[in-house]
Amino acid sequence: MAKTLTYKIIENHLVDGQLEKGKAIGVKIDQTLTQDATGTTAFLLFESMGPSERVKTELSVSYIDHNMSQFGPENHNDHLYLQSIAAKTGVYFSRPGNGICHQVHLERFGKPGATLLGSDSHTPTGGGIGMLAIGAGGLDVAVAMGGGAFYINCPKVIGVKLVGALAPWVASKDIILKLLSILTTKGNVDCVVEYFGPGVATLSVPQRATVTNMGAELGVTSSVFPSDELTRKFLAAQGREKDYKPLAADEGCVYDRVIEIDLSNLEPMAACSPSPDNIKTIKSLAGTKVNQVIIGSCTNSSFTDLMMVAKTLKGKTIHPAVEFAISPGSKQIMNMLASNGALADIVGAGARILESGCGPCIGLGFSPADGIVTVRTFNRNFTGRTGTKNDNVFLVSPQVAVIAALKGEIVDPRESGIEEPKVEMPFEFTIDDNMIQKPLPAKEAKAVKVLRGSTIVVPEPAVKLPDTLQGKVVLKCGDKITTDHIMPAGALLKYRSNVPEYSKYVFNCFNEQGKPTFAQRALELKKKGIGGVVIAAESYGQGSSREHAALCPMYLGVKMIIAKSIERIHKANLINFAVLPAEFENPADYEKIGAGDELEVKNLNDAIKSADVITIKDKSGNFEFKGKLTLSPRDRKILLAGGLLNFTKG
Ligand code: MIC
Ligand code: SF4
Repeated sequence: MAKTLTYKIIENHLVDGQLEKGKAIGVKIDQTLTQDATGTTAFLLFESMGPSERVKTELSVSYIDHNMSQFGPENHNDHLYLQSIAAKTGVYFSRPGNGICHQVHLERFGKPGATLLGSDSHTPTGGGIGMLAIGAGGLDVAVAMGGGAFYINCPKVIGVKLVGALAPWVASKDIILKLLSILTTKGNVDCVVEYFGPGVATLSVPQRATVTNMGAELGVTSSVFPSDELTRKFLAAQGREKDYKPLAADEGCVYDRVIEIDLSNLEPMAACSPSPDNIKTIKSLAGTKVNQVIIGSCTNSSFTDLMMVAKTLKGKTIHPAVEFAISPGSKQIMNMLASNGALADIVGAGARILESGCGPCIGLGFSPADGIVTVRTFNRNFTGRTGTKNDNVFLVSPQVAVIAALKGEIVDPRESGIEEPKVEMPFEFTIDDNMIQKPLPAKEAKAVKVLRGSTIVVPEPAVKLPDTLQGKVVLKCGDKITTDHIMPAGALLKYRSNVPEYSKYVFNCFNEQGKPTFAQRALELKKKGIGGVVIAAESYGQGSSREHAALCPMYLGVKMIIAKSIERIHKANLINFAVLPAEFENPADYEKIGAGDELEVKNLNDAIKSADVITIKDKSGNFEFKGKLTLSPRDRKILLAGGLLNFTKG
């Protein structure tokens, strides 16, 4: 039978279960990646899993790219811990300054046809070279590093047929923005997006990687492109032609849904605040005054992106009202721009140059002034993610961004009077892995002393759920609560390795001055033996993979989330930390429950063992309602064991 590329890769890695849509399957993981903001917890949990000190994957890489601001000792303590534990456990270590994990992984490590699990939601960037690359919580990645399978629901495959070719000034970012306008960020759980059709051959690997990267915003499990002649050329230019293999779906394979996008008909677009699926055409936004433009992030900071920017800026000066910054995705890119003179053109035009890392994308610096428009080439614009409340963020291609920087307003680049410069993929990239520390041989690794700074606190283990859950609604929130709402990053990122401290900021955006915070209210209940409950509407937990959005509420005594729907990675993280994810059987019940209501669930353990619904009593409103448990048999076992760590230890 003709197969999709997704199913071919899964079949090659299937270690548990059958290829039956919707059923849980275990997939062997070839490679893992972690980044510092999720990596410390991942490695601390990896250490607490048992005596095996070496990773069992083909390749694992630990990157430092998120938390590099180093105000106070916390970040550097994390870096030193990660560097030493990498040496000890047999993991490659990409030092701060070497670049953003997804960009560097694509350049130096990714392999067509391999599986990659990363503790970062944008791990599907690897789909740009035909990997099945999936984002997950740190604990899942720790299990994979220990040789364990990764469990997903056997996915539906959405085929996106690309025809035609992009017109001048239209970018691959516009492909994913178009798809977000069709599929939105909701309702795509347990799907993989697979690209095919004649348009694929017109897109370079970096262009494909932009599409698979921002595919994360669809809430899908992954996104994947075929591996073809352009993939071979890219890998050869990275000195890695041996890693190439051609891969494509079989002729005549059947997708669960097919969406056709004619690249020739696309036009420049933007995702407007507050969500990556709030898509408008640039034409309709033309004339909007802009005060800040930033080009970077794992979505759009490739060599070709920045060469286009440099050539457009050459000999010009940015608009006086605009603050303009760029951050190249990797040291390789920074080096190449520096040595071919492009960096001089960018600096000459007035850009501020940021180091190769996440920076403003995760709210570290460059928070915009009140009330201004900031134009960014990033992938997320959830309210407040920039560090400014009520920010107004437009997510666009580098093409639209550079023109906005020159004009001081949003202008359709096709009507800017400027010609899009031609940029060729380099025949050879500059290869120098001097900022990647190779794993030490096992014998030498034994002597490595793991450095544990005082700000690194081993997370408290999860505990089993009680059989009768006496709970209270600590918070009732609405649709599309992202993990950035639950567990803010930015300046607070430095507490990632200290759960008790970081937990103080859970749901900080809902805290009101002079009133007890979410953390205080939840801890008060915990002391009384009452479980915290959060009520939410659609797409709860969308966005990042940060398991702190489950781990910190768990630490505060939250036992159950009841939502209209819960997103994949976050749901898995809740289960991993023994917080029960339930979904309203009747969404109308959401309206009936109030903040502060007392809830009760009896015989919870029996229900977790086998039931598909639980009965929840609202004692305050004196009514009952049903919560759906959509759990695989393995999820049930993990919950009963008191979380993935206890389950893995057996
Ligand atoms: C993000 O883009 O939101 C992050 C920061 O990269 C997160 C990971 C994290 O919170 O550490 C992600 O995408 O998973
Ligand atoms: Fe870093 Fe932003 Fe990419 Fe997340 S989305 S990995 S914060 S650059």
